[in-house]
Formats: sequence, C-alpha cells, structure tokens
Amino acid sequence: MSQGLDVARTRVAHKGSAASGAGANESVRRWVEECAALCKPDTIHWCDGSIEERDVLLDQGVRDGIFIRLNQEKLPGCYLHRSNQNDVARSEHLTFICSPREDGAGPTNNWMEPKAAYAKLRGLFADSMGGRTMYVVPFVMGPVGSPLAKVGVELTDSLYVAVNMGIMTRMGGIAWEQLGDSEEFTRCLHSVGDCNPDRRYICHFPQDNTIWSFGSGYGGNALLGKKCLALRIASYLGQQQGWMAEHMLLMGVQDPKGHKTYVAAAFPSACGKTNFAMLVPPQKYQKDGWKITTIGDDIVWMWVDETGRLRGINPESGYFGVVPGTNWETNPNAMHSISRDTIYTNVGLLPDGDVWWEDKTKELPKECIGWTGQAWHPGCGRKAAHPNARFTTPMANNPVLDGAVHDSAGVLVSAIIFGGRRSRTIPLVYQAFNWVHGVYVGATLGSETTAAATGQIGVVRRDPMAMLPFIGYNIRDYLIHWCRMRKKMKDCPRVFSVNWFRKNDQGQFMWPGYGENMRVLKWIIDRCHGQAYGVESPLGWMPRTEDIELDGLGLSRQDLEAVQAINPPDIKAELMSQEELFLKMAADLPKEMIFERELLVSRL
Ligand code: GTP
Ligand code: SPV
Ligand code: MN
Repeated sequence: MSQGLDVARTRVAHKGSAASGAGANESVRRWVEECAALCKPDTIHWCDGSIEERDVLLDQGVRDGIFIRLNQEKLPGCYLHRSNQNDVARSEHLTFICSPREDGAGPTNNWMEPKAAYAKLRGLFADSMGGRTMYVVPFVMGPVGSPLAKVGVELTDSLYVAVNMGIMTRMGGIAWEQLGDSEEFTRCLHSVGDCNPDRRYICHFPQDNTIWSFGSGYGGNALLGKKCLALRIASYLGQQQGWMAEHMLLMGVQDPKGHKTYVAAAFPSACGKTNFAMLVPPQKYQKDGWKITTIGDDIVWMWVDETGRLRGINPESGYFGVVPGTNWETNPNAMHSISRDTIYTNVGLLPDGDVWWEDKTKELPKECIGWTGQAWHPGCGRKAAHPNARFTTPMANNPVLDGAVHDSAGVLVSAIIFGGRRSRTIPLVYQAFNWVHGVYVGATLGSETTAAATGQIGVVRRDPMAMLPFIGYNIRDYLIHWCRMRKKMKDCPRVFSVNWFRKNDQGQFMWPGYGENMRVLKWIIDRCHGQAYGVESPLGWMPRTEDIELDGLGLSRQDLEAVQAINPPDIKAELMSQEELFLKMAADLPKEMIFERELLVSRL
C-alpha cells in the first residue's frame, strides 16, 4: 500500500531527537510513512515515553476537552475522560480474526478473509486523520529482556489512547532499544474515525503480526497492546511456539514461614481478577503472616522452563480496572493505586473535582455530574458511573506490587484457578483430579455476562478459560495446545475451580468474597504443597467444612455446606448447557474433553 509520504501535510510535531523518533529503525519508519500516507494526519508525534511528554499530552488533552483535570490536592495527577456513549465496552461482534482460511479462526471467532479485511479497512482509514495528530506509540509487552517480551508500535489519532498506552505498557525509547534492527514488531494501526458503531472493526491478522482497529476508543478495542496483541496475537504465537497467553491474574501468596507460592487465575471480564490479585487478607491471616503480592491483574504469558516447570510474566505495566464496586473495604490496594496518576473513564464528577461511582461510599453524594455529562442526583434513575467505568493506573502505584514483576525470568506458577460468575450450581471451590481434568474444567467454564462487553448482561455463556473473546485462532487447536502443554512439564500446576458469586433464594451472595477469599486461597495453597485434606466429589477434590477457617466470618458450617453443595440434577443441567460450546466444535472436540465428560457423567 506504499504510496510515499505526503510530506506537504505531514510535519513532525516537536523538534528534538526523541520527538522525531530517533532510535526507530528503517522498517518502522517505512511502515509509519505508509500509514501516514493512507490516513493523512496533519501532524505526526513520535512518543518518547518521558514524564515531560506525558504532562504535555495531558495539558493538550485538557485544552482539547478530552480530559478534565481532577482536584489535584485530593487526586494528584488524575484526570477524567468521558467517552462517546456508544463506546463504553468491547465490541465482540465487531472483532475479527483475519486468518487466511476460515478454519484458522474457528467456530468461536468472527472471520474475515485478510485481503477483503484490508480492503474494507483501508477504505475507512483513508484520510481518516485529517486535522488530527497521529501518535507513534512504541511499546514493549513484558519485562525488558524476557524471552517472551514483544515490541509493538501503535499508530493512533487518539490522544486518550496514547496517554493510556503510556500507563499500560513500557512505552517509549525502550521499545526502539529492544527492537534494534529487527522487523519483528506488531504493527498496530488505530483510528477512532467518527466513532460510529456501524463503521467499527477490530481486525487481527495473526499471520502478518498486524492489528487494524477502526471506530472505537474503548480500552479493549483501542489499547492495542492489551487484548489484541497480548492475548489474540500472542495466543496465536504461543500455540505455534509452545507457550501460552492467557486472560489471567498472577499473584504471590506468602505464608507465615515466608515461603511464596505463585497462583494464576482465569476469571472472565469483570469477574474479579483485579480484586483477587490485590487481595488484603483478613486481620487474623495478616497477624499469622499471610501476605498477597501482585504480578499482574489481567494477562499472563507462560512457558515451560528448563527444569520442566511453568513460569509466568505479566506483559503489562498498568491496570485497566473496573471502577464500580471498588472501595476502601473491597479493594484498599486499588483505592491507594487510583489516588494518583490515574485516568478515570466514565465515572461521576463531584463539585469539588473529586470523583464518585456506585458503591464507592455507602453515603451517596447530594449531586454530581454523571458519566454522560448530565447532572446526577440520588434517585434520578441513572447511574453516576457507567457499570463498565474504568481506571487506568500504573502498576507501580500498587502498594503490594510483587518484587519480581520486572524479572525477565518470571515466577514459577504452582496453581491455576478457573472461576466465573455463577449465581447457582457451581460450588465455592474444588480441585481438578489432574491436568487434563483441569483443562476440561477450564474448557467448560461458564459465566454470567457483564458490562465489559456490549450485549445482554447476566446470561450464562460458556467462556473457555475466560478466553472466549480472546483466542486468536481455532478453539480446537487451543484446547489441544492446553492438553499438550502437560507433556512439556515435569511437574505441572494444580488446577482449581472457584465461584465467589453463588446466591441464595433471596438473591444474596452466599459468600462474602473479596478479602475473605483468602480462606479459600489458603486451602488451595496447602493443597499445592500436599498439606490439606481433600474429599473426593463428582466434580473433584473438595475441602471438608472444617478445612476452611470460619473464625470471624459470620458464616456457619451449614452456610459453608450450602455454598459448597453439589446438586446432581443441577450438574446434569450444567452438562447440557456445556453442549452449547461442544456442539459448535462438533467433530473438532478434542477426545480428552469427550472422555472427561463421560467420566463426569459416570461419577454423577
Ligand atoms: P476485567 O478487567 O474486565 O478483566 O475484570 P476483572 O476480572 O479484573 O474484574 P474485577 O476484579 O475488576 O471485578 C469486577 C467486579 O466484580 C467489580 O465490581 C468487583 O467489585 C466485583 N467483585 C470482585 N471480586 C468479588 C468477590 O469476591 N465477590 C463479589 N461479590 N464481587 C466481586
Ligand atoms: C476485559 O474486558 O476483560 C478487560 C477490559 O480487561 S478491556 O481491556 O477493555 O478488554
Ligand atoms: Mn480482562
């Protein structure tokens, strides 16, 4: 598509070496020129990732009305952004895997033939940046020097995206250093266009290491290092190269003896990863010496090391977290983190320049400006914050950030937990019998849909490994890849299922969740070290009620039995509901999954 650079309309925004992209190699420059010739921005700004640049961009954003500067005494370095009201969540139905053959995308992805997709999107990108600046955002996913670290370059006409990428990734000159002369970087082209859902496409070209996203400024659609690169493209590369890219948190659990065990957990969008990753143990556990540290809250890349054990890194450097429900009781570490250097998207604005959202405080404010920009007051019938309002905050702000977060060798992963939002049927915790059974537990994961994606909310859908919207290739090959990983490992992580969201007949949560999840986590850790009892159930190993500490919880043994209860008719209905996914895969369903289902049926 090279048409040569339209020099007349394209000038460099800032003089000086960093602003002109010093350090960028020839293949990067050529590609930037090609994209500029297509999109025809007025200006090109090469981001250098400096603090000075961040301040310049934020000031510019305030002048342009993209950001509102919040009360700097209460919230230093914090800004509010209100998105277009049609652009508040991921658009899964507009997300495509453009593999050469349809089979490459499989039955769970939307597919477009690559040539057709490029042609369609080229039409949209053509002249799309007239009157705008194109930001060249170089970034590294993963600790610099890690065997899995990847370089990407995002070209975007959104200042909001450029600033957020500066928080979410290791952004700037460091990426040019990591890239050197190589042509191997993910080419990420993004324009908000006119933000019209009818002209919105998020297209992935795994074979070309390329992502083209048009028509949305929302995180998962627009911060292309995140779901697009670090999950969809990376999962494709991982399948080819023998490693894994997963929608998981990664946390350290330090026991009273000072021994740390790392645990990864896959919960679907808005199902508790950020909260679990930053968990504050109950008082009694803290006194005993238990401590949680965070490696990552959303994405983990894992590989098998030379000793045959699974290791993981967090490719990101910030958190793009759900705001509603976050408060000093549920997640104090997040509250600390978002008290500075944070971009808030779609929350309420208080008269004093502070922010508010549903469940931030028990007492409601008298008034505020809601996320849509309209006046809000209690009982007005609207929410102050959008249910998928988000914060973008650097992980460096996290008071319990794990010391190994920048370690290129990553950390050993001893347990993998799958969990979803299930008001019924699924017990609080059980352990899979072995790895392949664990793969079955992950593959059949179901969860009630949330506001993180557009569409109906609260319906149970199958979300294998919490990756349904993020597997960049055929789910058949994804599940086979999971099974095969076992063969690479000498000692493999133990696999568990949890459900913090079971409800009673009155519709109340049966388990208090948040920090109290430590009680379940302790059993999981002890199981990993062969130090806790497990009772065989049809689903897997389960703790006896006496194996979960109830002191200070306000739940009785009967309450715990109820939240752990397995009701065979309900499980049979659950099996039927798994068919929703398995039928889609039909003849492609790996035989391990068929055998595991048969074993489960016979145990029931
Ligand atoms: P993504 O960023 O979309 O991938 O989501 P996430 O998995 O990181 O979810 P997050 O931790 O942000 O939680 C989403 C919502 O679930 C928030 O409103 C939380 O307050 C709520 N939540 C998290 N953990 C628990 C829990 O243990 N119990 C209950 N009842 N709610 C929880
Ligand atoms: C999710 O939806 O799983 C998120 C938010 O973590 S986004 O990055 O927008 O996908
Ligand atoms: Mn996520």
